[in-house]
Amino acid sequence: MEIKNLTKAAARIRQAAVRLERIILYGDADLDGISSLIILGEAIKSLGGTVAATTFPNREHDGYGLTPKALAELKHLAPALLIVADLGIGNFEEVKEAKKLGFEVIIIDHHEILGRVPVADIVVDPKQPGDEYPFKGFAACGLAFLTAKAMLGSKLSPALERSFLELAALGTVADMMPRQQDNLLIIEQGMDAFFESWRPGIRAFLEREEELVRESRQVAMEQMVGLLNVRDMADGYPGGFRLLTTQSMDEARAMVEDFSQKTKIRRERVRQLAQEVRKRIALKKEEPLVFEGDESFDYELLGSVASIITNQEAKPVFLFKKRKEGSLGSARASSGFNTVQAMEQCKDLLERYGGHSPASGFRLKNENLEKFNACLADYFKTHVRI
Ligand SMILES: [Mn+2]
Repeated sequence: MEIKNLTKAAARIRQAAVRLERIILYGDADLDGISSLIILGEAIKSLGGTVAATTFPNREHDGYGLTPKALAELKHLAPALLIVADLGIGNFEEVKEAKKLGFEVIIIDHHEILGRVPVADIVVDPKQPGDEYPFKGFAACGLAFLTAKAMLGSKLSPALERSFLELAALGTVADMMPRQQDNLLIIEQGMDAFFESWRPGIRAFLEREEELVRESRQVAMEQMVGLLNVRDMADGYPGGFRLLTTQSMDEARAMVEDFSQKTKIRRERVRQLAQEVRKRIALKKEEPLVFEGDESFDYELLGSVASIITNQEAKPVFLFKKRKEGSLGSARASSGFNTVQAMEQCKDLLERYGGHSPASGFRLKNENLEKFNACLADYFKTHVRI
């Protein structure tokens, strides 16, 4: 039993690498997407290939997924093999457009299938129809790891495998994927690799947190995940990507220091926004969900705040930033609630939506906010947690 199209994707990427074809990597700017692109990029390089561009969309400015803006910026590189990771499965139009521009598209994603699969050349997503592989809980970087393994075959040295595993573990933990079956192996082996890492970014962190590492490896690793998820785009590269790929120990030490400060500040802002949301919902105890948004809400904090609120309230939580051009939101729910299925019922009110049942995102016109809230309330009144 194998993950549908994984061997096919690996063979095609391998061929492109060996033949020195132009390859573009495009992925989500969170740690799962970052880890996926580093694994794929390093696998391509170790086969002698080159990566023409590694690109991350800026979620707040460009939106989530493969965006028209990104395609406009990348089109001068066509024809090329465009590999998109940790996103893409909901980008029906954009994938069509990419093909028209001359890109061959491979999607490596783990998000829910939204009715159909985009017309990419190869799609790897364990949730797609016809995928018989029993385990569905991979993060995208887990799939990237398996793809890299299949690409390299016997050329995968134990050292390289460990350096992929540490990245796969970080992304899998960051995405809060189930610690079961295949993921358990990735996380356990990846954690061992992590504490032996050669990457200056990881070594700089371990050096700074020596005491914590002695106390609890688990906590240390989770702290690193928080640090690598810092929202800090520079020259189009997220902070986590820069820290995990720097070759300089000095640079790594400076980044660890900088990101630690930024993470601390962010944590405080998350706490404040969570408090604000709690104040707003205090009189709405009867509602089957939390649905709150404002112009003042910082979009970058919404996912973290929604996670906190859903744990406290045991309700699905939808938070959004209201902007002139429409609202942009994040949804989180603890087990038993499926935010993606709920949005599917209300999709006529949405411009875009997607994600997993526990964590997802959406975009809609402001005039539809009230209707969307009512539609979700209807859904969650009948689809309660068992
Ligand atoms: Mn992901």
